[in-house]
Amino acid sequence: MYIILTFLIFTCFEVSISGLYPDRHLLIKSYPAIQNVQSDLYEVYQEPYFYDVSVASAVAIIHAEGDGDIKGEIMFTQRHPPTGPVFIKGNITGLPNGGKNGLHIYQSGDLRHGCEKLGGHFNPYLLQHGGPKDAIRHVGDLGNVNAKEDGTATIELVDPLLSLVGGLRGIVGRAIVVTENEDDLGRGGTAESLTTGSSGKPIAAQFGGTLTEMLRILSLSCLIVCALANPQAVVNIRGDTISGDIKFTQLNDGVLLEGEIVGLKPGNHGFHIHVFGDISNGCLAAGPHFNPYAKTHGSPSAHNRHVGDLGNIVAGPDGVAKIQIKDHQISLGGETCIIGRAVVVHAGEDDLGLGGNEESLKTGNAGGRLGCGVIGTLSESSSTYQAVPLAKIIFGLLAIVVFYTTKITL
Ligand SMILES: [Cu+2]
Ligand SMILES: [Zn+2]
Ligand SMILES: [Zn+2]
Repeated sequence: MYIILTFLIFTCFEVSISGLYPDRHLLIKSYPAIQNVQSDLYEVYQEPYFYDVSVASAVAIIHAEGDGDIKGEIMFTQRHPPTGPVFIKGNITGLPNGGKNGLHIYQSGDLRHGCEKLGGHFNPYLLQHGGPKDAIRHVGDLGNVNAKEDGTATIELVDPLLSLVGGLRGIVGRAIVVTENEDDLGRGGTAESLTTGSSGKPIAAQFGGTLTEMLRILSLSCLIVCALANPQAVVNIRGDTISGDIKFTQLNDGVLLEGEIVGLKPGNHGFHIHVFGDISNGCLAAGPHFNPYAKTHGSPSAHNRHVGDLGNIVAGPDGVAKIQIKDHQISLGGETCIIGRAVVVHAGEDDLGLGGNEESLKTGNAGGRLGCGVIGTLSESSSTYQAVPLAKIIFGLLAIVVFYTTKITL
């Protein structure tokens, strides 16, 4: 029944969209890895793609939970996003000697409480836990890392399910987690085995932060998720002297930022979204301000500004800056999506592009980088994706039609 209805709607939209773009086909896919497994989740593509499908990449700088010594860096590369395989390469050190430790992508990127609030394994298709080569598995199931005697492990994987763009299989902004025990890949014969592989507590984690400068997105899946789920995101900012958390909520007319940074010198501090979600090298790896439309630096209220220009935050005499900002340019989906990018807090004041020199139009002369964090997606359960019913598919398709229609008039 659902299949017939889906087919009818599909045909209807295929006809209406192909009227606009006769050479492009609308494809609806269910579970992408294997045939004959039905999930409630659908992905919608129109091929050939309009958006930039050049290589997408992401990085996760792994840190231990608490005061363990685990450290590492994992690189993700997808040559043909959104559906091509993801190459995963990395090194982890400080692992318990000579053992196996589970490696998984979790639902959420909320590191505000260490590894406690990450939800379960990233599982948009609502399937059982498994190994990375199994047909049935969580999208987040990457199996185990094998530590050598000296506690180091090399990771080299090719994964068909992960994606570095889009909302449905997209891992950017979610946490990559090393667990204390070996993952039994769902073969333990217990309920726990089919949920987590009995791999125990997370012992180290970080987000996949994006290294892709411009995602000329149109990640349709992202559009659908935005339209339906009122997305939220979160960043945990750390520096030598400062720390704090900020929550982002997508509203109809912008994004609301709420939070607090402590440990600042009293006064104004430049506050921006930088393009790369890489917090290594004292936040320098985060690159310049997020600027998908190639504009000059400006104030948040200016028309001519970087998308990432959020102006200044103001620390009181106690060194605390309370943040309550509504911004109309950043978003949690689409071309100006900030998930997986970095928030940077600067030592000095941002002159908002009014400094009268060249640097002012690039950085606002805001000075050194006191602290930074990668913006992670905030969803503690799979509920965002649960049982996408037909009504939502229709809604999603409508969103796409609206998008394409707008695209024409632009
Ligand atoms: Cu900045
Ligand atoms: Zn799993
Ligand atoms: Zn800027």
